[in-house]
Amino acid sequence: MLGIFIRSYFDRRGIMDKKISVIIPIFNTEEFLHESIGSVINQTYKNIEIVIIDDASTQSCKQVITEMTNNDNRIITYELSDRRGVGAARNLGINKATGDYIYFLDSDDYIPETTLELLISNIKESSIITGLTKSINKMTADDLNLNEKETVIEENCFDLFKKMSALHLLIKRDFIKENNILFSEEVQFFSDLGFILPILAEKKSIPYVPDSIYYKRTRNDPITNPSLMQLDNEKQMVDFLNIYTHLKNTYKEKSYADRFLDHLFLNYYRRSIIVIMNSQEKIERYFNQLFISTKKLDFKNIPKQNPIINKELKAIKKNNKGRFSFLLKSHNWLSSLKTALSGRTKLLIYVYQNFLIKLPLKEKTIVFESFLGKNYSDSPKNIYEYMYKQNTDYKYIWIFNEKRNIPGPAKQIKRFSFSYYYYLATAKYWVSNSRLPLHLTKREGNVYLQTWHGTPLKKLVFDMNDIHSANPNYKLHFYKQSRRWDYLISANQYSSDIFRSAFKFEKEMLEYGYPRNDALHSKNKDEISKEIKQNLGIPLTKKVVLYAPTWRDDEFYSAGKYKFKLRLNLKKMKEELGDEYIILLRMHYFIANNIETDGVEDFAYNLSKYNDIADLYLISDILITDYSSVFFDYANLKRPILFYTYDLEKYRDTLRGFYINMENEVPGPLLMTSDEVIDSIKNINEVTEKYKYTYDQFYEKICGWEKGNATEQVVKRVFNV
Ligand code: C2G
Repeated sequence: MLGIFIRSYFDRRGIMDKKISVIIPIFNTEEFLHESIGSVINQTYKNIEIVIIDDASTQSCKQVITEMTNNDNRIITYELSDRRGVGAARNLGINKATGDYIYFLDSDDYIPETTLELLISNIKESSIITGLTKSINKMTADDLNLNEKETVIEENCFDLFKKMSALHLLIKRDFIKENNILFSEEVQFFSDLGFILPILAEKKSIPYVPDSIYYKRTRNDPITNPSLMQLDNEKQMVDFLNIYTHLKNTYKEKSYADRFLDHLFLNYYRRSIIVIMNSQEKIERYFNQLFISTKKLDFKNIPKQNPIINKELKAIKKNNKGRFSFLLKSHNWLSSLKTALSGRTKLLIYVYQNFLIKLPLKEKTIVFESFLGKNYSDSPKNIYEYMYKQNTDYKYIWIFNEKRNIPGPAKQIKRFSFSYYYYLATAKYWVSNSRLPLHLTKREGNVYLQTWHGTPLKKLVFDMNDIHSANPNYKLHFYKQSRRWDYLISANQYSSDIFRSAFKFEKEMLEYGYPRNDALHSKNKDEISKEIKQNLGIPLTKKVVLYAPTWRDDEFYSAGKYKFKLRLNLKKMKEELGDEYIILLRMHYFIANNIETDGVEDFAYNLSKYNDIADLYLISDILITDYSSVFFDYANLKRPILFYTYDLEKYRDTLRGFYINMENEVPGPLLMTSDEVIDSIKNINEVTEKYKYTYDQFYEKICGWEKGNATEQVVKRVFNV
């Protein structure tokens, strides 16, 4: 509706006859092209040509480009045989463009459908106009909604170009030609500066339409598929210094542009150079380059600056490397001290990194943690119990959030307390089933045994396309955290293959089965089970159903605190099954809300806080789960499994994706309603019979390595006990 209105308005004003050339350089961004090129194709302003410069992308990317561009004759693609970089690609685009106006889009970004209309309808006599750029890490339907307002303000170029980007400028092609505006080709980074400076030399302000939006994607996988600015920061610095020096020479007579460059330099120095030059070695390597650039700096252009930085810049200008080095080190030391003093945890981290990891290494100390200190469980528990029962001379430390009643000689420490940092800094061994915080620098001599916490069904880390969870830095952080692992336990070949790709793990995989599953193969399962039931006060006369679902990435209160809505009709279950069964409710350890059992207390037992789910496997006769890895472990018992997958499509297609085909590879039925669950329990013998063949195949693939002695083998390999 709005599109039609704007179009007829254009027609009246004769704007529609102006053609816009949208230039899109592409280098291996196939997963984003449907969104980026698609967003241009769908623009409500139709008089456009799309100039694609394929900067020597891979075949798979070329294929997507062809698919995307085949049916639209407004698109022209130029292929470069060797990679020339974004600056050269855009220059080629300018050269080939035939439009009255030029617009640049990066191939991983996208624009709402009215973006170009809003720009061109407001450009009037100006030769250049821009709008608002927003950062975003994934596209949602809302991002593409039409804007209803159309305001224009004059914005000063100093502020507009602070981010050093030529994106989202609509600019007359004649203006580019007359002023000989080109991107810098000799640098890989900051090539936009060469384009921006001639504009700044001519203009102090340009019209700005805040309702015309450009979405700039923050890539969530800087390891496998980094954007340009996620690449090597030392190379970025060298490029910055080169281009700064070159442009200072070119624009010294243009005071506005000259002042802009010095401001950029100061900001870049504060934000990046100080961080990059964090060692004597780097100072030695880059000082001369820094000196050559800083010689060009005019202090009059940056009058009000921090006195510490002022002194450093003066030392560089005087070519006094020794003084600069002294000043920079004191500066960095002072800033880290300032950070340290800003809070208790920050202080402890500072003490850990600067002092504790320099204390002597305790060769015979092992620190254990399971599920982020939430309970005493999983493979770390089995490894610990096996070791202390062998009477070894190791000292054992367990990390918990709250004090626990646990067997054996272990010392308990509170997560994130001083002792936590002290023991993690000095213990030779770390044993954990999940990730440890990034700030725990791994010291020389440390051995980290990562037990992991499940055979994967849901796609993990680098096998996931997009991240729908609370933290957009997930992949980068995971990568850094997992570089510290020395050993990783895998329970089956299927997991080993996945861990190599999903975690990019290249060190030693321990392939003996899961220590946590040893108990499931124990000869006296029945006695152990009876004892557990008695301890829990569960009737010995009834059969037990265990419901253990996983968490949903998109349902959370805040990072790490997830919600779960119970979709089982407990009242009806009790009515229909209560004579024969009771049900144990076991929520995932991320779930923060309480599950209501009012009115069914003698049928439904909430054991979400219970230490170790392995005990619950042992005492149950049937498992109900969804996409949780619990079924891989439970299969060791060869007991019936039901899958209550009421949100299968959303979970599989939108949130995660799976490694196996749930429809025909899992050892039990996929059930969509609470009634179907009740029905399957009533007819459990038939269900078992029906799934026998699939179950046997599954058992072979997943449980084949498990012999009940994984703990012993892991301990022998890592601790030599
Ligand atoms: N778990 C539990 N109770 C639940 C769900 C899980 O005690 N209701 C425990 C089980 O030991 C399970 C582990 O937490 O194996 C991991 O849970 P998943 O539901 O599989 O989810 P997630 O923590 O995302 O781990 O490779 C495995 C994946 O990393 C999945």
